[in-house]
Amino acid sequence: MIAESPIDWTQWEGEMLATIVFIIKDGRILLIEKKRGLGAGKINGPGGKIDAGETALEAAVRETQEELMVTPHAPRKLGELRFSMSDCPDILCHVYRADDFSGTPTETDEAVPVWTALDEIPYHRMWEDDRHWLPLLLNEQSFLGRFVFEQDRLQWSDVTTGVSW
Ligand code: 6U4
Repeated sequence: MIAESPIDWTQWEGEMLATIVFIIKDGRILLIEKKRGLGAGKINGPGGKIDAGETALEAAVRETQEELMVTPHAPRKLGELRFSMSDCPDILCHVYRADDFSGTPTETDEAVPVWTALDEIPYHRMWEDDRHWLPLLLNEQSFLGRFVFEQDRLQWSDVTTGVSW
């Protein structure tokens, strides 16, 4: 990783707006193995693009329903992620945590549900940035993460905590 940011963040704008949701209950976190789209094959939380006319919170709930057939209860925003990527549009991603849900996690065309013990999160199968901020979310801390990727490889990162959203 390089020390100095290769991009000027004051000029950065999210071209694609997205969400990720983590449901954490009874000492486990509900992850997905993503079957298609950006990050196919990787483990992540359910989520995806915010549609026109939709709030980030609405998109977070809808994407979780579409991908896993469950509805997160009272998701709260803990983080924001800003990605500068060499091979796709810049992504602004809102990160939510929920402590309960209704429905049964079910495999869909988009994702396989993966319940995981909190001390067994498979960071080696996730995006490289996740290890920099997911522990904060587990710890109920708010955060802003900024990341520069060159293809799949993380080049630069910065995470600040104690942000109010
Ligand atoms: P739609 O069309 O919205 O159903 P979908 O495949 O759900 O498409 P996608 O792949 O376009 O969504 O959205 C990207 C998803 O990947 C979002 O949930 C954000 C997430 N994502 C992208 N880069 C990430 C990264 N570096 N680290 C991470 N999640 C990332 O943890």
